[in-house]
Parts: sequence; C-alpha cells; structure tokens
Amino acid sequence: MRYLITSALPYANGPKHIGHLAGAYLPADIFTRYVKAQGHDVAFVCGSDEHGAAITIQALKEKTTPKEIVDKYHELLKTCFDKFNIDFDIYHRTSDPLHHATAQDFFTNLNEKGVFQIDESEQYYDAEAKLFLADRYIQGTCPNCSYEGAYGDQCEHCGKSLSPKDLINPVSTLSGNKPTLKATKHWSLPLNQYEAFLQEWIIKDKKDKWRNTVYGQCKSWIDGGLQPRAVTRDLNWGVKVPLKEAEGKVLYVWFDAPIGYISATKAWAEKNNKNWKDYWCHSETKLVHFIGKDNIVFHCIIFPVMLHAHGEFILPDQVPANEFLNLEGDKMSTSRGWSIEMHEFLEAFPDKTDELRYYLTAIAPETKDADFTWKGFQTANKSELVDILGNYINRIVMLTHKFYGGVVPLPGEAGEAEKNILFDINAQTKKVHSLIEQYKFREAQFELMNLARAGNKYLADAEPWKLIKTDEIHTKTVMYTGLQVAEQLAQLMRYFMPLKAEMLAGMLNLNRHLNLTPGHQINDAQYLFKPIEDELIEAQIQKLKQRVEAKNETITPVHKPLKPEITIDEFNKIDLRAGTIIEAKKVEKADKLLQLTIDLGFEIRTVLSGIALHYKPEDIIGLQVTVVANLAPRKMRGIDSYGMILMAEDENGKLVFVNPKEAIGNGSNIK
Ligand code: B3M
Ligand code: ZN
Repeated sequence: MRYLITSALPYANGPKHIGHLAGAYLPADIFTRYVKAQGHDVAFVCGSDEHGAAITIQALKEKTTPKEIVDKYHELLKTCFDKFNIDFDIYHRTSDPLHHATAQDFFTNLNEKGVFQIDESEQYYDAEAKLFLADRYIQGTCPNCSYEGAYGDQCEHCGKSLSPKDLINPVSTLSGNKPTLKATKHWSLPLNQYEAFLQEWIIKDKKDKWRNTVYGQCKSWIDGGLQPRAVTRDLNWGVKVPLKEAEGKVLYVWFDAPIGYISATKAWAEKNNKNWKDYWCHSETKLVHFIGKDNIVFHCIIFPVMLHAHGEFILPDQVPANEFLNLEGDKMSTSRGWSIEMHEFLEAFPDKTDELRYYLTAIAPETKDADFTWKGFQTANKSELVDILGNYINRIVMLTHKFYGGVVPLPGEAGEAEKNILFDINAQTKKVHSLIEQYKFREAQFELMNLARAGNKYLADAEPWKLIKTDEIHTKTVMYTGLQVAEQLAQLMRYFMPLKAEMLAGMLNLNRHLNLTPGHQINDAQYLFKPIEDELIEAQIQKLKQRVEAKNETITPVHKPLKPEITIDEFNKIDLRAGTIIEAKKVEKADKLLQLTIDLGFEIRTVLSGIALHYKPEDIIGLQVTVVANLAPRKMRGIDSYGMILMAEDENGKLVFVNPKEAIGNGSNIK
C-alpha cells in the first residue's frame, strides 16, 4: 500500500501552540511511523503556509516585511517540529518557486478547462493605502451579534462567517478610514456546480468512514447550499495569478496552500529519486489529511473540488480532523497569552518531549474538545509513565542484572500465567495496530499501557524475587517471559514515544538483535521516566496567569468609534422591558448559546442569548434582565428567538447583565 500523509501547513505568522501539535502533527506522526513500520511506501509532507493576509498583518504589527516574518517563523516552526520528533519526510514552504509554479499550473489547468467563473464586483478599497482590502483588513460591527470588532471574514465573537459587506460601519484597519467600494474582477470556483459530485463522494460514501464530526460538518455545509468562492485576491503578497489581465492579483491563500502538499511532495520526490505522481495520481495511493476542525471545509470540500475539477488527482481517503484542545478549562489563544507555545514547552522541558506526546495522545481531542492541564500532565507522567510503564521496565531490567548478570535466561516450561501473558502480548499488539488503523490513537496508546499493566501484574503475581530462592528454573521462565513483554513494549512505543522507545531498545540492546533470545546480553537499567517536581508545574501555571494579566493591563482600551447618530424617535422604536429568567439551558451543538425562558409579565417567551461561555444556566435562573421586546424573531440552530437580552461587554470580551438595579415588575418599561 502507498500513503501520502499530510499535516496542515501552519501559517508562518507566529509560533504555534501545543493544541496545534495535538491536532494535526502528533497524530499524523504516529500514523506515519506505524504505516512505515508495516513496510508501506509512505510520504509524510508538510511545510509553512507563507501567504495570505495573516502574514501581511503580522508584518505590519512587527513593523517589518512579510518575507522577514515568514523566514523567521518558518525556521521556528521547523525547529519545533524537529524537536518533538514529528518526522516529516519534507517540511517545505509555499514561498518556494516550485510551489509558485505548481500552484500557477494548477490554476491554468482549471482556467483552460473553463472551470472558473469571472465575477465583477465592488470591493472595499482604502484610498489612502491605495489597496483593495483583504477581508481581514476590515473591521466593523457584526450584523449577527453587534460585536464591534468583527472582521470582514468572520466575527470572532459569535463565530459567524461574514463577508466584508455584511459589516456595519466598516473601517480599514490600515488607515482607520472608512473604505470605499471600487469595482474589481475575480476568478471564482463555482462550488455550487459540484454539489452532485459532493453528494456522491461524501454524503453517500463517507458516512461510516469519516469521523462523525467531520462528516457532520461536511453535510451541514452541503445541505446549506454551496456558493462560488473567489480564488483570487487583490494583494501583492502571494502567488501571482498567471494571466495578463490579472495584474496585481494573487491566488487566494486557501487556493494555493493545499496545492502546497503537492509541491512539497514534488520537492521531496526530486531529492529522493521518486515519482511524485505515484503519490498523487495513482488510485491505489491513500491520501490522508491530518488537520484541526477549523480546516474541515477546505480539506473536505474545496480542495477535493479543485482536485476533481483538475481530474488527474486522487481524492482524500481520510481526513481525521481533531476537535480543539483547551488549556486549564479555557480556550487556547496565542494572542490572549493563554497558550503553551511549542517552543515555550521545549524551553521549559527540553527533555520531556515524549512525555508531552504521551499526555497529548492520552487526552487527544479526537471526538470532542479536550482540556490540557499542567497538573494533568504531571499526574499522567507520574501515575502512568513512571509508575506503570517505567516501573515495569525498571523491575525487569534490574532483576535480569541481579539474577543473571544481564543475560536473557533460558526458559523452562511455560505455565498458565506465561501462556496468558504471551497471549496478551499478541492480543494487545493487534489491538494497538487495529486502533491506529482506525485513527483512534488515544485508545491505541491506552492498549499499549494495558500491556505494561498486564506485565506488572504478571511480575507481581509470579514474585520472581521470592521464587529465585525456591525454583530457579521457573524463575528463568518468568524472567524470560517478562523480557518478552518489555521487548514488545519497545516495539509499540516507537509510534508514540520515539525517543523513549529508542532508549528502551538501547537498554535491551535490541539494536542489532531482533529478539531477546536466551543468551542475549542486555545493558544497564536507566530510568525511562522521572516524576516532574511540583515547583516546575506550579511555575508554569503562574507564568500563564501572569502573562494573561500583563496582557490585560497593556491592552490600551480602544475607544470604539461611535455608531452614527440617531434621533430620539429612532431610539424610541426600541421597546425595552424588564423580564425574569425562569428557565435556562444549553443549546445542543452551540457552544455559545443559552436558551432562556423569560417571564415578561404579560407573556412568557423563548430568547436565545450568546452568553453560554460566560454564565452557567443554573446561575442565572431567577435573574431579572433587560429584554429588547420588539425585536423581530430570529431562528438560530433551528430555534426561534423572540427578543434579545442586553449585556455590557468590555474590550476583553467580558459580558455582564444590564439589569434593573432593584426588582421591578416583569414587563416594566425601560427607557
Ligand atoms: N494555514 C490554516 C491553519 O494553520 C492554514 C492551513 C493550511 S492547510 C493547506 O490553521
Ligand atoms: Zn458576531
């Protein structure tokens, strides 16, 4: 079997945190190590995503050029992945000329096939900066939740996807001016024309094959109806659109980035005397994309449509997208300071990379969001790695030295217990393999630990340290059998904890011999794992807290521009009433929404409110609030909402209720 395995190309606009590592890099590495060990022909590719507005915005922030930004972060990311032993066959970059040529060829191919539709449209333009504004360069008020710092592509407050023209009071972030609309021309991929293909390929075929979360997201996109997507942008940073009439335009970053997987494969193939087409154009090859859940639509819908429209490429076989990793109960965010960047972890714990790999896999967000806690990390290290895996290895290696000078003994006849544990070696190995093949890395690693647990139990029951005094032959059998467990642990650990696996292989002197056969000399015992001291963990927790506080202090409150003036008559159109929350519950599959039942005195209503991240349902029952009572009903997540609750929000996104200071009759006017 041949595999082409990819991990999302990280934007080279800043460091990446351990949530990214857990989402798209570590599981890909485990899978790759496994399929390679099975003897398959595999290419594992990744690289930096060096285009797009995220990069140019970072350059503006750091007062430098996009080129300097991508050079700096490309190096940082590459080094971090190396240190975590994410074993890419190539870590490429989308600024490479080979990538530019590959992306341009791809565009030309589709263009010549007449795939694109050309749309003339009006787009926001900053007359002072003389630039069309990328969606991210425009900020304004969200039409959905009224958050005033929404971006032209998305409101980070309510999560709604937006287009710049949806924003109320748009402002150019380059100059602070109100942008003007100017005509421009763009090439679009008419996704709507590929609905039949997507129905056939995803809806019919992938339901039982892809993770529920992945399939579900695809289905809701497809069911919601697909729109054409512009694949060009008016920008000067990126892959130039290879057409005379497209001067000053580049390919949209999400058009060129996935093609980066192809150019990375080409670059790797060139160096390694391989044919890249074997990996991309051969129906027997399995293409597997490891990504985080925010990239699902691009990998499951847009890129496959591009590949399908091109016609010469295979489509992804699996897209094992992960959910998110939170940190100490809160969403990880580099900009807020609430994150553990990969390089920071490496600085603090340079020799604990496998311990982190272990913990991230043990809590992997495969089916739902997971929570990283420093204490959890410390505990997993102590009570699992040190006490179970490390302890087993230490006991068996020490005893081998003590009893036999480190030479594997010749076993006598196996008893029932030996037969059982030998069976376990086999059964656990099969389980680990099969779970990895199903992309269930968390369970796979758990089964590896179960083998270590079984080993501990076997030794505890057999008590070779006592047995040696009464039955030398059977002691040899026990020790020989126990060593077989250790050997298999070393084999299975290679996928998850490559450095520790190597260390164990060194201890068992497995490098040249395949099996621990009688007479084989093993090396001295070393501790595979060590407990992590409380102070170190405490220091990390403090560091996190202090950093967030410092960031909060240095954020100079931005005075949000006032909305345009209104008259008192206009204001009076809003009917505000006092009401009491009599019921509150979470809305399924909507992280932010609470469904409230409000007693308005004259009637009872359902109101949805985006406060679920700030308030627990049980804490707000009985609270009197201010309700916009004459707001037109709106449907969210299939539920009708009749009105809105007033909240005050500070620049950090903290929300508090705006409620009558003293209890007053429900239904009272607020004016
Ligand atoms: N750079 C977004 C991200 O890092 C984007 C992925 C590209 S994969 C082709 O999440
Ligand atoms: Zn919003």
